[in-house]
Amino acid sequence: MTFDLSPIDRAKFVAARRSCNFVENGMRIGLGSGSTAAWMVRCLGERVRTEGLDIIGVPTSSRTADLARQLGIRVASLDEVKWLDITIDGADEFDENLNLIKGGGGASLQEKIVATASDRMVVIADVAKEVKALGAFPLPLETVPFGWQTTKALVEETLVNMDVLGREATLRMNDDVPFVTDEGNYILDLHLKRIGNPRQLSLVLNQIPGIVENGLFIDICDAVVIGHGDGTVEVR
Ligand code: ABF
Repeated sequence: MTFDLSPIDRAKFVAARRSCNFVENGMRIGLGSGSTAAWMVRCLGERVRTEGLDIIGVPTSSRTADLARQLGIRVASLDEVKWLDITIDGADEFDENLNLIKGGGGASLQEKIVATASDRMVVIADVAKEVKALGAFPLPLETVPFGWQTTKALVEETLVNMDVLGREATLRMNDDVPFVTDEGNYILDLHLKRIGNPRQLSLVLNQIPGIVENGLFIDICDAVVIGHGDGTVEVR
């Protein structure tokens, strides 16, 4: 595959291509969502086409499922496969402890379920995703539509009492209607600026009635493959 890519797309592509080295015949693979993961799915599709790579892919979103099928990758549901050898997925932010913020694309609930049901989780990302502290990227909260405004008020009240700098939660919109996830839920985006204790925040948020899951991935990621605009890659 040769492309005249922009530096950011080259960074994503080389990280995605390097992550495919972790994939071997017979593996069950969690296939992530987002543009970096889409490069990974394309690279795996190329290996299926050219070397007959024999894998089963479990997609984390309907868009990933469509792309994988178009490329001839065998697709199954998580319940059919039960457990995965590896999940490869993107992220919106990662810190030095490999804790993540994910969910910018609205699929973090399925992504977290699939990543947790895997022996290994590898994140692929351009270097701009690396942060000293999580939180500059709005933290997605998957929220049941029923009573969401009450849930939002409870979330904001909780944030006031925690070591976060921001307090505002906004309902994610899709043009002029609420964005709806593959599971039929809403998303509240938390504009926190900086999260001092992501582990504690993740636990507290998920105790609030109406919150299904949050986009903090704590102790789930095993390695990150970082792509740079000059085409170099590093694995941590
Ligand atoms: C998915 O893709 C999401 O969890 C994350 O928000 C997003 C990253 O997108 P991209 O790779 O396009 O930056 O993994």
